Amino acid sequence: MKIWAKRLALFCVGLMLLGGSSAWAGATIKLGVVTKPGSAQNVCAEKFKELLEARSDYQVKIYHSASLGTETQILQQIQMNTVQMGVITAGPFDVFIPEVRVINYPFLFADAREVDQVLDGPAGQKLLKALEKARFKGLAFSENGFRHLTNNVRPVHTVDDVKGIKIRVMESVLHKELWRLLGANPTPMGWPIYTELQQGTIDAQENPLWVIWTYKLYEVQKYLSLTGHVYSAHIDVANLDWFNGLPAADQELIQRCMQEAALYQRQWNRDNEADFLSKLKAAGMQVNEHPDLATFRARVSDIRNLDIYAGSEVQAMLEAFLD
Ligand code: EAX
Repeated sequence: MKIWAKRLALFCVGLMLLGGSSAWAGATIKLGVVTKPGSAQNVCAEKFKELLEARSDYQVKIYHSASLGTETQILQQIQMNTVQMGVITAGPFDVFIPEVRVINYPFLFADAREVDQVLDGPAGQKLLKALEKARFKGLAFSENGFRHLTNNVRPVHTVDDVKGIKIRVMESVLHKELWRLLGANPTPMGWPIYTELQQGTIDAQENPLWVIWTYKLYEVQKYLSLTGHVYSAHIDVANLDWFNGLPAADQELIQRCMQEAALYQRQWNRDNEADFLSKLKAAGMQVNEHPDLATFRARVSDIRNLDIYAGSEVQAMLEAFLD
């Protein structure tokens, strides 16, 4: 090494030691969400950006509106560290980490209170830890919300009404299996799906009310049934090695900002649900607010015995969540 290069290297090391986190100061964090501004993921991402930028020199650049591809593709980019962070629906995680199928278990949570108790307790922590196997640092849970069924074929009251319906599901092992079990004809696809619904490639989809409103799915879907069949969390993650390479104080700060953002966003989602429902009714959707959920539950009562929940680690996670 030339003498000036050595000096420069020493100088840089000196700077890092002197300045603590100075090597990272002003660093830009790339954060991916699949949805567009105003969406549940974005509310969390934007709050996180606001909090972190106010409390540090980090800059957060949010990539949204599928500019990085599907949620599966964003997860792959986080694994490669070309994107450092993401606010991603739990569904597509379950291809990478089978334990995540547990959080998407049908009819797992009765209401938001139960959700918070479990996710903010030891079971939630255990799940965040399990993400490390796929090199993700699990920071917090924000939410998409309870998922409901829309379709264009007929009003859905009992599980028999979904028989044979061509439904788009997330790129998720659990979701595909769930809709097969319910008797529908599921096709996994990334988000968004408006064109596919419009062109009739698929007849149905399932998502929380904000999605149906924000993405104008009421224009291409006639019937809505409040099935609430799966609670859809977002898992707010970072690339594990990138995160672990940050100074400890920055790790704590990032974690804290994301947790605050997630709690803020969950409340936002819940505060707006009733409003989304009335807007969807006003837009002309035919809504069944009380479908016969017992028939749906009965059809999936054996799901925990299926292969998708096989394996001791997944079973242990299931116990933690079902307790
Ligand atoms: O928020 O792909 C999906 O159905 C997800 O719910 C997506 O994140 C929309």
